[in-house]
Amino acid sequence: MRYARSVCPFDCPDTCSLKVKFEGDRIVAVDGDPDHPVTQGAICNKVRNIPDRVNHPDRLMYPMRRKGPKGSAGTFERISWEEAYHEIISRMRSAIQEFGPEAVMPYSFYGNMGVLNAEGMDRRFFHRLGATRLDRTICSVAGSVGYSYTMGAGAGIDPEDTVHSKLILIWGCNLVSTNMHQVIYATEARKRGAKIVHIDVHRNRTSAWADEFIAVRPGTDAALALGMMHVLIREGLTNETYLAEHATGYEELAAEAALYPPERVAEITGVPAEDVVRLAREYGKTAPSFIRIGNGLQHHDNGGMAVRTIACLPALTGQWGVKGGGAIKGNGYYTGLNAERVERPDLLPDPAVRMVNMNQLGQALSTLDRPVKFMFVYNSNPAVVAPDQNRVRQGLMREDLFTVVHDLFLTDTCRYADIVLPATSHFENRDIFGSYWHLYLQLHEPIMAPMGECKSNFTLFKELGLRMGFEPEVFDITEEQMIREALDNPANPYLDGITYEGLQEKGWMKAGLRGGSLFEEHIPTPSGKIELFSERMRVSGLSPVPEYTPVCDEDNTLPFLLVTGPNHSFLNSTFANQEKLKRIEKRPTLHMHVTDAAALGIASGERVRVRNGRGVVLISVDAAENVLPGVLVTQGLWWEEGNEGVQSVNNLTSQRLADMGGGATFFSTRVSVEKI
Ligand SMILES: Nc1nc2c(c(=O)[nH]1)N[C@H]1C(S)=C(S)[C@@H](COP(=O)(O)OP(=O)(O)OC[C@H]3O[C@@H](n4cnc5c(=O)[nH]c(N)nc54)[C@H](O)[C@@H]3O)O[C@H]1N2
Ligand SMILES: Nc1nc2c(c(=O)[nH]1)N[C@H]1C(S)=C(S)[C@@H](COP(=O)(O)OP(=O)(O)OC[C@H]3O[C@@H](n4cnc5c(=O)[nH]c(N)nc54)[C@H](O)[C@@H]3O)O[C@H]1N2
Ligand code: SF4
Ligand SMILES: [Mo]
Repeated sequence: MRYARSVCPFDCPDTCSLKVKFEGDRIVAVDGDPDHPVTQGAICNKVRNIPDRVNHPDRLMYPMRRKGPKGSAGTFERISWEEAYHEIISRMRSAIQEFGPEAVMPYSFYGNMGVLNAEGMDRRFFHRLGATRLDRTICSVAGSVGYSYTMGAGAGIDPEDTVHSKLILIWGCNLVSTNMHQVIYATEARKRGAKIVHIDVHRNRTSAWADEFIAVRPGTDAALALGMMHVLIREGLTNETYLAEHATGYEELAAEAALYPPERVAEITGVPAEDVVRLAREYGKTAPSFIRIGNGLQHHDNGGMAVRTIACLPALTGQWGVKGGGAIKGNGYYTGLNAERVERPDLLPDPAVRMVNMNQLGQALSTLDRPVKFMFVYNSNPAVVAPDQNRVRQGLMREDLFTVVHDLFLTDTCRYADIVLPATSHFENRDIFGSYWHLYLQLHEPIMAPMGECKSNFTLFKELGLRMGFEPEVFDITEEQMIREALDNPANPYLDGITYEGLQEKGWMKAGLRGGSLFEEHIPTPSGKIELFSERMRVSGLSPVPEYTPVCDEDNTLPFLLVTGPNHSFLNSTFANQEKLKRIEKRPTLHMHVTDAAALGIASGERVRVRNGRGVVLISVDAAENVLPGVLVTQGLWWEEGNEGVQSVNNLTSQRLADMGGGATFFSTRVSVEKI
């Protein structure tokens, strides 16, 4: 028996430090590292079950070639890596010869958050090739762009300071499922007298833990925030000194907020006027107050503006600079590595190479004048997670499209692959991990040998590059060399003093933030102030002051707004092939208000047909008062493979883009519901 240190590689803000127990060569248990200042020995149940993932009997162990029709299960034959490389390179070369390098497209996201394996050697390879670039917009870009319009950067306060907060607003964030260490800090704050308010469209695990739940209609958060501002201004609860010194555009904002009296806000949001007033008063009178801005509220048509608007609140009451006051939308800024040196965009033969928005994969595979002929999928499962699934799967079915998928498992996407390649788990790799919430960088040394014939993304793209005859000085490097290049980032002063050796010795090192946030030193907007009025937004054709606009699905006549969020036991579609975790989640469920269910004659447990112009999903109803009337919620990105009768909820979601950054609009989905 032995223990080794590791890092959780999943797309989760907590980026936990792990303590891994081995018996012989086999991982038998995983726990949180008690020494890590944020992890504090605690991890989620998903990752506690990670031994079942690493040792899963279904893990891909060697490359395979399709021998049956696309989309069918179990029709692959084993081939060697040499054969796989040979076929990939000859197919890639012939696509490039005939149609140019843009006929090749990567499709990836953050199935593994390690910098080298998520955005390292792969980026070099596709840049050098001149392949179509992928705009990686599926997660949080709309909100990030919106937040940056107000604050200038993707940074907030150090979450370790939130134990000092006295009022905590959890806004569009399912904290108990998706950011458990913020729960630990907020619970400590509560012991010291803080109140926790959850603002969401769904009364879920987080609402049960919070002190108060405020139910809003989907996509109406900007109106709620403007209503709070209306009350703060009307009742003199703003911090005029702070605003005069650190913000710009207060008068313009106040003029807009004047249009949002609580009664109007109640009509838009579904939050009673007296609750809007009470929430605003609490926010105006409590310091330090902290807002955790989640991803949920920005997966909407108006998601960028919603986050931009909420991000104005801490300035109004002067919370930045009060220890434990302010907000966190994301904190990736503090541990930002040298992306230019790692990804080498300078290798692009033509900087004007086209870019495809990953939210529009369905369109990209079917309507481009110069079609994609070769798609390389890794770190992602687009046949489940991408919107407008029927279009995506139609595209993947194209006989003239050659698809390679690199993964640990035969996912739904692999069913459409021509070649499937086996990926190592992160336990088998050397890599470096930042976090988009806490402030620690962590080095990861391999703690076991690669299983079977698995290769890491780093090794795969390195070997492909070398076989393509690309420059050895760019491709023939070690993981350690790339980590050193990543750490060498003069543009990020918070990395001062963080070295490879230091990370090796300690495992983790904290970004050198003095004070509670970046904004105490410097506000990186064009004006150097928090921009309540944004000239940049005006120039981009957006309203320069916060405003509320309704969400707008193609078919606004359909009666329900459907929110299709992630669930507690899976991580996006990862873990959705583990029996124990599936048993906990039971089956996909549609949460519906009792009055809606009664009007349609539907009882809890009955199956319904949810439908719109894009697709149909059959699902069981849970009728209760967990959502407002007119709102539906499902949780979990289930695989269709291995789950008889389950259809991907993304059959219903749209490729329509959000107001900012080309973000996804997963949660602005209009549908009708029929009893079966
Ligand atoms: N257990 C678990 N953890 C995860 C993940 C997972 O799949 N499972 N996924 C990871 C990833 S990639 C991400 S991006 C994060 C996401 O984690 P979060 O930031 O928590 O985002 P979501 O869970 O998508 O949505 C958060 C909440 O927003 C609510 N919501 C939806 N629309 C609105 C709205 O218009 N207004 C308001 N106020 N609320 C709304 C949803 O009901 C949900 O409870 O979690 C990460 N962690
Ligand atoms: N309806 C709806 N759709 C959504 C969302 C939603 O809330 N609702 N959430 C959206 C969000 S926020 C996100 S971030 C996306 C996430 O979408 P994805 O990034 O596709 O996330 P996963 O479903 O976790 O799939 C990651 C895949 O990468 C594989 N993988 C893990 N490690 C490695 C590795 O080292 N190498 C390789 N090659 N593969 C690896 C895993 O086995 C898994 O199959 O989904 C989006 N889709
Ligand atoms: S998924 Fe999140 S909470 Fe769970 S172990 Fe990983 S980083 Fe920690
Ligand atoms: Mo995400």
